[in-house]
Amino acid sequence: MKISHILILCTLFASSLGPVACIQRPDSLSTLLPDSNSNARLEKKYEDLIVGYAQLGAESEWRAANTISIKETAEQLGVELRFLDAQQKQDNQIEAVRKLIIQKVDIIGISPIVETGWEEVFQEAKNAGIPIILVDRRADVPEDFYVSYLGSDFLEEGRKAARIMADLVNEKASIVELVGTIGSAPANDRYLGFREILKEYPQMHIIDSESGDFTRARGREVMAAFLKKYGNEITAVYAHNDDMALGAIDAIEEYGLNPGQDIKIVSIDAARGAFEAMIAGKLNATVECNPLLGPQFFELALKVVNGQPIPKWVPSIEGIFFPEDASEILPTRKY
Ligand code: GZL
Repeated sequence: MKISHILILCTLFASSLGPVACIQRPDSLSTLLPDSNSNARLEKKYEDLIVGYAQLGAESEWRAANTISIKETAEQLGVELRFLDAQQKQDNQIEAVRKLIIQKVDIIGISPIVETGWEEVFQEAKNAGIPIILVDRRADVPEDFYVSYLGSDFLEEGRKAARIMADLVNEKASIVELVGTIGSAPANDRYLGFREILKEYPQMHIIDSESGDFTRARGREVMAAFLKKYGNEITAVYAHNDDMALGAIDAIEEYGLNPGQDIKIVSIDAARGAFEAMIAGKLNATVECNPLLGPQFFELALKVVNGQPIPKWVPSIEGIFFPEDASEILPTRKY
C-alpha cells in the first residue's frame, strides 16, 4: 500500500475520533495510528469547558475587578461559566461548591474566604473527580485537594508595606493596623510579613490592630475608634487593603487631621480609589495585588482538564505605586 493511501486512511481514522491533534506526516508506519499515550485522545477546547466559580463576595474594589476579570474572560473565550457569589459567608461558599459538584462541572475555581474549614467539601469534589484551582486566596488543606494556587505572595506584600512605611516615617512611628477579614490568607500573611520587617526598626511600633474586614465602612469605624482612643499619638496607618485605607482617610478628616500628612498611610491592592487618594495627597503608597486573574485562571483550567502538568503555585506579578506617579498611571489602570 502506498504511503499516500495510508495517510488518507489515517486521516479518515483520525477524523472519526473527533477533535484531535493532527497526526504529523509519518516517518514510519508505527507513527501512523494514535497510541494510548499520544495526544490523539479527545482534547477539550475553551468552548467545550463548563467551569464553576465560587466567588467569596463583593466586599471591595479589588473583588469587583476580580469578578469582572473572571466573567469577561469566560465570555471572550466562549467558556460556559457557572458563577456563584457567597456574599462573604463561608457556609454559602461551601454550599456553592456542592451545587457545582451536582452540576458536574469540569473544574471548580474558588477564592476561599478564610483558610480553614474546606477539607470536607474539597474531599467531596475530589471524590466526584472534579479538580479545584485556588484563585486569589489559599486554603489550609492537603496539597492533593487542589491542583494549583493562582495568586499573590501576601507575605511579600506585607514586607513591602513595612519597608515603604519605614522610609516614609524615617524609621520612627506609632502605627495602627487595619486587618483584613479575620482568618483569610491575605490578612494572615500581610499581618506576618509586615511584622517580619518591623523587627528591623526598633522605633516603629504597632500600638493597635483590629479587623476592618476589607471594607471601607468598617475601616472608617475602626479608625474612628483608634483616633478616639489614641488621638495625635497615631503617626501612621497600615491598611491591609485600599478600601479600609479610604475608610481611615474619611475618619482622619472627620477627626480634624490631614491624612497622608499628619498621619502617613500605606495600603495594599493598588485599586483606582488608592490612585485618586494619592493624587489628592491623602495616601502615601499602595502595594499592588493584581485582581485581573481571569486569563491565567482559564488557561490553567484548560490545561488541567486536558491532563497537562501545571505548577502548584502560579504567582501574580505585582508592583508598588507612589503619589508622584499616580496621575500618569491612573488612566492606564483597569481597576
Ligand atoms: C487579596 C484579596 C483581598 C484584597 C481585598 O488577594 O483576597 O480581598 O486585598 C479583597 O481588597 O477584599
